[in-house]
Amino acid sequence: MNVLNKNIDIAEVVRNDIEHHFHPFTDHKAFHAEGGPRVMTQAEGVYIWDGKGNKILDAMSGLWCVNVGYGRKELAEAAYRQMLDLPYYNTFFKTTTVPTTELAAKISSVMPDRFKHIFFTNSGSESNDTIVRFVRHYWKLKGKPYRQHFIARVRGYHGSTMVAANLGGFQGMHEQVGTEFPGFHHVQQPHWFDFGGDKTPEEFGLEAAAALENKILEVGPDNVAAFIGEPVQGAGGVIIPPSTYWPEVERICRKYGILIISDEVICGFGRTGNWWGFETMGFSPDIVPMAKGLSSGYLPIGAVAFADHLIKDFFELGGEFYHGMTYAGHPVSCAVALRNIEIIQQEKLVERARELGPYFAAALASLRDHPIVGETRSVGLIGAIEISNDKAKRGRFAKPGRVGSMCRDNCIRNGLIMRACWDTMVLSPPLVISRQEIDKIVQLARVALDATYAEVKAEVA
Ligand code: PXG
Repeated sequence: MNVLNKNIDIAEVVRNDIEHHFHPFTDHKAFHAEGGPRVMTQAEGVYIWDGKGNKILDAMSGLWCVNVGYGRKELAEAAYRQMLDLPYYNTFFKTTTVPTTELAAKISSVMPDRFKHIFFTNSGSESNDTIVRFVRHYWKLKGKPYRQHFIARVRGYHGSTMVAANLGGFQGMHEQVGTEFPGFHHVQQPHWFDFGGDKTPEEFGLEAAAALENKILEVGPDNVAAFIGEPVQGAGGVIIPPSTYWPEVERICRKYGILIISDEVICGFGRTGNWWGFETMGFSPDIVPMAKGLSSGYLPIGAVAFADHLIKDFFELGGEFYHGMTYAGHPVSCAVALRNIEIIQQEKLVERARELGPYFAAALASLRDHPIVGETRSVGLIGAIEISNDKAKRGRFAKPGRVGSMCRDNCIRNGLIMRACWDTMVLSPPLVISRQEIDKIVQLARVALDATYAEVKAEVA
């Protein structure tokens, strides 16, 4: 693949970007000081190319989403055909479209039997907003209007709209939201590396779950509407809970009649080696938000699956649900998502993620001998490398995120995209990745870790 054939004036793109494009999640002062964006122009399989012709192995699937890999003609064709047939129609006021309905049935078919009803949105954030709207209304309909509080985890990520940012546990986001909305609470995340101390991971998993019960008792069990968590926290640093955690969380929520929301925006569609992260982690949610892997990022779409017991009450109790977005169930996004799920099924990508899981884990573990690697962990094809200044004590470098950013920059310079969540390097490669490409990730990661070590050697214990 040769980007130079495309006749793109990259300098012009950079100029325009600096002058006209206001970027999300960006420190704008630093961005301009560093000379603007890297322009991505093409992609194929697990590789992307930038405007300078650099070939980069994308170990992050874009932003945790391109599960079927780049360059899928089938998805482009599905969009093209649907645009000619019916580019848009809404799903309000008792109408639907063919791909919207087919996709709802398809999603339901890859979920446990109790999930038969799917509500469509355009993103993970909108999915979580929808859930807060639904759940609060649901409890009112059920005659329990006091059940309005949500409990989530510190550094859980649930999106960036006002409600989703409140639901998430990112302090920086809370500060910028201004006044925090009432009714959102955050508890300890099950992150053994940073908080486990001398406990075994299993003991610590129970302790982290107990933090939820304490919070429930503090808020008042009857006031709590739902608990939300990602089966494996993604943007928080690929936090894979100890095996004791989720079963105990489930037991506690059931004890107090609290709904369980499994945020599958990252974990869904095969990432952890099963269709859903809750299957891998062993619990049974009532509500499941999804996005990203639903269309492998080829078009924006999100969805929420609701368990039958909620839907039954909701339908029987009646009244209009005053909620929906113009593009909810967009026929083109749905046609692409449908084809995407068919690809996942035809190519057995969920099974592939499961089979490759141990290989990926062993490949990452080969980095544990590195002087600044404190831990590696993974499940299916999502993993993390903890950067540490003191391996024996699971120590951290001063100024959280500083060394992680250095490592990320060294990765990109070397042709690898690996994201830094503070000082945790995270990976979430396309599910189509090969064993050789996994080896390549580790080889490039080691070069980046070496370069980073050379810069911070004096601070290592
Ligand atoms: N839930 C989870 C678990 C997510 O990871 C969302 C909800 C929100 O989805 P939308 O489609 O509204 O972005 C996400 C999104 C990062 C990063 O830096 C991660 C996400 C979004 C932006 C940045 O890792 N995840």
